[in-house]
This record gives sequence, structure tokens and C-alpha cells, in this order.
Amino acid sequence: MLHSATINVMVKAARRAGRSLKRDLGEVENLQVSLKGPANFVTMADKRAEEMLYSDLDKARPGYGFIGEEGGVREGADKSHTWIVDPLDGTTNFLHGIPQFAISIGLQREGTMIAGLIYNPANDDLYLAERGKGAFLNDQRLRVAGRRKLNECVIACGLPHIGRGDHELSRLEMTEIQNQVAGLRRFGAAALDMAFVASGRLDGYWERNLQPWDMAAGQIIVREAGGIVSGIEGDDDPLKTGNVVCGNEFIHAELVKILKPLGKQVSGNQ
Ligand code: 2AM
Ligand code: CA
Repeated sequence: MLHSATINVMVKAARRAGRSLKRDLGEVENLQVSLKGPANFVTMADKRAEEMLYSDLDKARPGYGFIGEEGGVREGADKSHTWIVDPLDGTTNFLHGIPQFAISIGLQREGTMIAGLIYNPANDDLYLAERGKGAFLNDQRLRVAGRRKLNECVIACGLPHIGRGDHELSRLEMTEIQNQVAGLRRFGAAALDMAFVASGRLDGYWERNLQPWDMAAGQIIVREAGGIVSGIEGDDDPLKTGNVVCGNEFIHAELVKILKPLGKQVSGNQ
């Protein structure tokens, strides 16, 4: 599979930072037994991965802007291109030695996502997409699942953390969806949830209160795999509202039909 120079830059950067995260995962597993636990170590691992990604991407594409989970916004001379990067999505999983975490790199040009990469260093799954060129997992072309009946679908969600989001609404949403699907899942890494939708492993996924770097790469990967990605209103931009729902066109519509009214029903949400 031949990729553009930009994709090659992203892959090289992700693989280097991925090696670092994989080494650190080994150390996390040792630290589990210590009284202090691996929390501080994981924060360092996360920051180290982001610095590696910034350094590699900036060297290859000088002047592009960079928005990272750890370092915030770094403006560049080139105002039309921005990297949107999560060096470690699924931090809680990583902290517990659960191999469901990923590096996520999105590239935006003039406000449109033009490339995305999601890489899980624990199992070497590498998801890629470029605008108009399709989506791939380890060089195999991806297509979202074709199921049209919700009661045959496996759907994933996210759960708000302590002190964040609306827990009552989250429980309502889970109850409603659980009543209508073959299986409900919660894996804990938004980027990989979206990658799983792109690869047809999951039929759909929704979550509220995310950050742009959780979804930027996932958005283009799902779309290039033929799926629909929106906010929970059905036509809003997830990178702006922080809420996301995705699946094939039928399942996306079914999920919006259930989730949108619930959001309005519970106070404090639109
Ligand atoms: P993270 O691991 O990079 O923090 C879990 O439901 C998903 O929500 C993860 O992808 C997690 O990304 C993301 N997330 C976004 N904002 C979060 C927050 N404030 N606290 C915990 N997870 C958050
Ligand atoms: Ca994240």
C-alpha cells in the first residue's frame, strides 16, 4: 500500500512514540504492586510521547500548528495546517496495564480533517485515513459494518468520569440503548472506539464531553470507511460540541433518534 508523504511522516512519528509507550507499559505493570502506584510515571510517559510526536511532526512539517492534550496549542507560521494530537488516549487503561490505548494524530487543513492515524502500540494495530483515499487497518481497506437492525448491533459508549459530565443522563442513555441492542460495550479509549466502528467491529459508538484530540483522527477514519460521524444533535460538529455519535448511515440515525431527545429531557443539556 502506497501512502502520501504526509501519512508516512505520521506513521514514523507514531511508531517512535509508540515504542516509548510500549516500554513504559512494561514499567507500569511493575509499578502496579508498589504502594504509590504508577500515576506519576504515566503522566511522564504521556508527556514524553507528546514531545516526541511534536518534535517529529514539526521537523517534517515546520510551521504547522499543533494542538496536543498535554501541551495545549502551539501556534505555527503556517496558519492553514494544524496537527490535533492525543499522545495517549485511554490513559486510565494504560495506568492499569489494560492494552486498550492509542496514539491519535489528526491533520486539519483550513478547518477540514485531511488525514488521521490511530495506533495501538500494545497490539500494533495501525488505522489510517486520508481524505478521499479511504481508511485502512494495517494496510487492509476498512468498511463500516452493514447491519441495519439495532437489535443485531454491538454499540459502545463512554462514561463520564467523577466530577465530570452528566451522570444521570449517561445512565438514561445506557438504559435506553441497552434495551434495544445486541450488546453494549465500554472500552475506555475514544479514538479506538471510533477505529472499531471504522473497521466494522463495532456497529456504533457515542460519547459526550470529549476533547477534539479524542475524535479528530477517528472522525476522518470513520468517514473514509463509509460511516457517518456527528454530534448527538445529528448535524453538529463533534470537534466543536464535544459530543459524538457514529456508525453506518442507518445505525447513526437510529442512535441519534434515541439520544437526541434524552439530552433535551435532562436539564443542563441541549
Ligand atoms: P484520555 O484517556 O486521553 O483522557 C474515556 O471515556 C475517553 O474519554 C478516553 O478517550 C479519554 O481520553 C476521554 N476523556 C476526555 N476527557 C476526559 C476527562 N476529562 N477525563 C477522563 N477522560 C476523558
Ligand atoms: Ca483522549
